[in-house]
Amino acid sequence: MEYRKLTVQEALERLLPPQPTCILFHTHPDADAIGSAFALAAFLEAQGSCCYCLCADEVPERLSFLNEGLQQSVLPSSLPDGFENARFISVDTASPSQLGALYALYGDRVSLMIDHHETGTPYADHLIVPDAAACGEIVYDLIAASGKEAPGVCDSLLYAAISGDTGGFRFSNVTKETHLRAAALVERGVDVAEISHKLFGVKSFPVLRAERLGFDKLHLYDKGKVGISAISFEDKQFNKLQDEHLSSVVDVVRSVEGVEIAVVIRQIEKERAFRVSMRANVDFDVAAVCAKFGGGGHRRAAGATVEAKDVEEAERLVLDAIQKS
Ligand SMILES: [Mn+2]
Repeated sequence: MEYRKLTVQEALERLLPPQPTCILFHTHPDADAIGSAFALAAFLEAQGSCCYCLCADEVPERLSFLNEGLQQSVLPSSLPDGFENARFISVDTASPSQLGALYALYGDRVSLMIDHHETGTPYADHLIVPDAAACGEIVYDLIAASGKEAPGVCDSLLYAAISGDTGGFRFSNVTKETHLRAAALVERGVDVAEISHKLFGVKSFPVLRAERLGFDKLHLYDKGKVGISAISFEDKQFNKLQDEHLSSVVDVVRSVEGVEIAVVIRQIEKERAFRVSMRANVDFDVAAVCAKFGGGGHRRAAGATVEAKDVEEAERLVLDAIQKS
């Protein structure tokens, strides 16, 4: 199936006519996915569309301030009546697999993908802008290009989206435009300190336990340039950790002096599937490494799912793929 690449104007033509609208975003949702979805929803509601945001996974506790007061649950089971003939839009979701259970339910009904991932498998006509550091930047541009007023809640949601995907404006994806969009949002009254504190200043006990575990499991290879922390299902259980607690472990690995490529591997369930997160501190294409396992992402931040019999084998497979790149 060939899908069309749309311009901002064409995307707006599909977005603006009032119609019940479901906005889908990826599993293990982050601030960019949630912020982009709810900002787009608030904007389209102001234009006369009734909107509902959906994800195969619930919003994690630490990000629940984003959808608080807007929508209680994002699980498909919470979808109210009235969306039978809805328009389906996805944000921040590069491939069908990232939609998780939503793909079987609604995948063939998506009429527009709004995304910023360089590598992925389009499943609908799309507005993909790889230069955007966050999907929130694209939603920002769509709103701006529409010439229509956006409700105030959009500003904080988009700021959180952009701040989230740039690590608080620290990552290599940040451009002058990223700052200009953020500056315009700040000018409109976004509380930078509050959002930054909620996104980066606070860690729950489970997250801190996860970071300690991740550090304990860290192995360095190739004279310390490659750091891999591999966490088994038993490790997670013993430390009472859910997968959502492990997302910052890769930042612990990449903060180790000398590490150029940081990897976290975690066993998803008590089975052969291992989720891999990869970050490059130097110019190295981790998306290409992840593509070897059917994954993808950005040049310096990517992910994949690897099949292996145990966590040691998963670590060997990933290390091998890095060393052969
Ligand atoms: Mn994103």
